[in-house]
Amino acid sequence: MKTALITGITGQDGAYLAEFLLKKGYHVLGMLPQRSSTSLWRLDDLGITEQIRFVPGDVTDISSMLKIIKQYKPGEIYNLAAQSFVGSAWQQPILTCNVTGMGVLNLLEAVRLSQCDCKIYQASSSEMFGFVQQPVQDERTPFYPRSPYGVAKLFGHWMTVNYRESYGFFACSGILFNHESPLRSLHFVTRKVTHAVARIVHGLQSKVKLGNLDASRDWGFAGDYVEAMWLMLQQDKPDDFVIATGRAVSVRHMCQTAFDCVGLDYSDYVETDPTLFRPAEVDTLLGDPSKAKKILGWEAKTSFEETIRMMVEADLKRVREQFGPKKGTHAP
Ligand code: NDP
Ligand code: GDR
Repeated sequence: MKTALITGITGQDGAYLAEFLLKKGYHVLGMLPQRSSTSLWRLDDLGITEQIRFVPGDVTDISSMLKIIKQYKPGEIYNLAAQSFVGSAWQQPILTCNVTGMGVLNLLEAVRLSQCDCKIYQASSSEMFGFVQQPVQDERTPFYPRSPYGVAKLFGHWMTVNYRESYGFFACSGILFNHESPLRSLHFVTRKVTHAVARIVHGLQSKVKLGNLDASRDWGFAGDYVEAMWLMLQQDKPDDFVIATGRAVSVRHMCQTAFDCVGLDYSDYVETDPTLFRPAEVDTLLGDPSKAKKILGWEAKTSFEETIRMMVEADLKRVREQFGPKKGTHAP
């Protein structure tokens, strides 16, 4: 039986990837930072918590990773751990760089020092393109990060490439564009909006305040993207891949799509709040996933509209269950 170690298992992608690997028959090890606040709600939601072996560790603590790798000798390691909210990266730039940047180097060094013969997936990001140098970004597009998060991811990306080229590591960097799902954290704009739609329908809030509505992103579905991570590690040689849908949509259009799902006009509910604008914005990101299609045979299956609808429906259900008529409050 193959063993895979996932860092960041409690996050959106960690949950979908764990589910995917379990279905493939893997023994899944989930690295769990020992904090009082750790929540397994996503894994519980997918009904897979009991099938995962949790091991204590933190990407900022190389000794914990060395211990895990030596003890379990995983064949594949998926490094998803990060402080992944771009908006927080200006408030906590050092923490962001320690976790999202140095965390990658800690993992690579733990693998090198333990002489573990394993394949590594590094969760890189389209945020590395930042102030885009080409209208459509692919694996050859020059990077220009625009946030401490983007800079930290770029450090992790180049370390991954360097360990591959210096030590012959089977290490891949997946340059993933935004991907969303009902398991997305409320920090991110899609889920903030779909959650607000559900609460507005149930009379629990009247408006949603957002920052820049003119930014656009290439939004896919997380459940599709975890397959691409796995496919990268099943190839004969390690490489880097852009994973995207090839279509960009503005935040404004995303709001319209989400409110349309419940027959409401977004412009009656969405307000802009200058405090939610970022010190430096990434205006538009649009990926070209042709290399992934050609070499991995991967392409996005779920449309943007399907993803948003899925999220709105999941949030409506959650709000109904939490505040529905049984509890005597706010029937729709
Ligand atoms: P999430 O923010 O949902 O998950 C991040 C995970 O990292 C959580 O499990 C978190 O644990 C964990 N974590 C945070 N700090 C540490 C630490 N010091 N040691 C170990 N684990 C830690 O992110 P996603 O699932 O959305 O993304 C997965 C990865 O892919 C991230 O690296 C992200 O930067 C990257 N990425 C994501 C994209 C997206 O659109 N989703 C696009 C491109 C890249 P806890 O919850 O306990 O804090
Ligand atoms: P992003 O995702 O920064 O692209 O990073 P996010 O959903 O946070 O922002 C997308 C765009 O929406 C604009 N925006 C707002 N964003 C948030 N969060 N909240 C708001 O109220 C709001 N109003 C407007 C933002 O300015 C931005 O332009 C995500 C993360 O998953 C990263 O970890 C990942 O690397 C990248 O995607 C690819």
